[in-house]
Amino acid sequence: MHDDASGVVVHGAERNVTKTKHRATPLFLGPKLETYMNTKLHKLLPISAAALMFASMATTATADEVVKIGHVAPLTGGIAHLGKDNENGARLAVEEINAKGLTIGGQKITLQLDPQDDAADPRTATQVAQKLVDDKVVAVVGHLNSGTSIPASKIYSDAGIVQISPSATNPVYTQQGFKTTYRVVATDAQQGPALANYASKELKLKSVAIVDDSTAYGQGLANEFEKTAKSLGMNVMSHDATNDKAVDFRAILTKIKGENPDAVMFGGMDATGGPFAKQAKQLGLRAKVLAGDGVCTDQLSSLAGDATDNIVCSEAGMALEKMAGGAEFAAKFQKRFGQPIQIYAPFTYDAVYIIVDAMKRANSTDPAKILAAMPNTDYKGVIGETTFDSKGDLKHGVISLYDYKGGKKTLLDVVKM
Ligand code: ABU
Repeated sequence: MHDDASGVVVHGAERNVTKTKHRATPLFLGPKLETYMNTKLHKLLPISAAALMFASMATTATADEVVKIGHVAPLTGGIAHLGKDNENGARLAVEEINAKGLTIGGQKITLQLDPQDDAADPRTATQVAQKLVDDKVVAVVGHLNSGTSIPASKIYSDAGIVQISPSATNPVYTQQGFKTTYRVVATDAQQGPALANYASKELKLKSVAIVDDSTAYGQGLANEFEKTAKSLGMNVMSHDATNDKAVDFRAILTKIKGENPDAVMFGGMDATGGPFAKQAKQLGLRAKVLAGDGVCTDQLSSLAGDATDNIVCSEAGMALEKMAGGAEFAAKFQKRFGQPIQIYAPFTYDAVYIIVDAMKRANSTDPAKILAAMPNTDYKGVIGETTFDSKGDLKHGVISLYDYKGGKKTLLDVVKM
């Protein structure tokens, strides 16, 4: 139990219950004031005491239970803008739910976001996951990356805490046999083939060189793309590896220029994908640049410059333009945070609502009961209808394909899986 200077008591054993406690501070009034109090105010005291007692009872009766929901994403490093985008989506949901008022099992609830930074680093991810368990969060939205979501998932599983990743697309995440792992995006086993199909069948590209950033996400997506590209008869001329901190791709790109492919597929995030595409253009490569959701962001145009318009990329979910409440959500997000959505903010927003929906159906904020309610999720939110299969993946994944026109992300196609 932690009792801080403000008089707020957090009862660990009662799980995140925060109540106001009145301190019995002795009053030293001085002899004159004591006399005045005794002679002039004594008639008022019974009324004052009753009022105080009533106020105290009212405080106890209406004290909200504070329920923490964890959120984890990189808030530092090259993709901090994407981490903040995810966090802001979750924050918007928490603020809205608190403003509307939430009562579970007859108890008024105040949700509190517990935001953590994993810096997109697998080791840090396990440390912050343990911190969230120690903080007694009832569920977690995160992490952003596959390479962090996967190692963290064991910690949440051991603690029996639901984890919903809004953006991790590596299939392994939900293939580990944990009952606690969920995601609200499609997987790279769907995204890789959808991108390869579009490249081959719609763009009529015949040859491709592949580069990945050696992360669970970038490498996994590139491998899925490669399998399908080969099966469609595309000539996969090479597959090279870089890393997610790289800034200079000219050596790999110069080699690829010699191969003269129709396309270069990049498996990685926008922080590297943007400079990769920019340097490809500077070196005079004619190839189209293909990429997945890590690259398909609002920030890409400032990272890739005028090379942005040479990029075709995919998202592992419904396009914002096609979401029933997409425009309204985008306006709300812009108004609240003063910046546009990068990519997955609507998904973290819905993930918070999905957790609250599970609480409502369980009529409890107990993590074990939230977990038990998750398989029966059927939630209609901004991103569409969310239902899960037995592994915690979406029953109906969707891949959206985009290019950029004048630096503006423009929808090409939506593929239902
Ligand atoms: N899916 C895009 C970025 C997140 C990840 O899977 O690593």
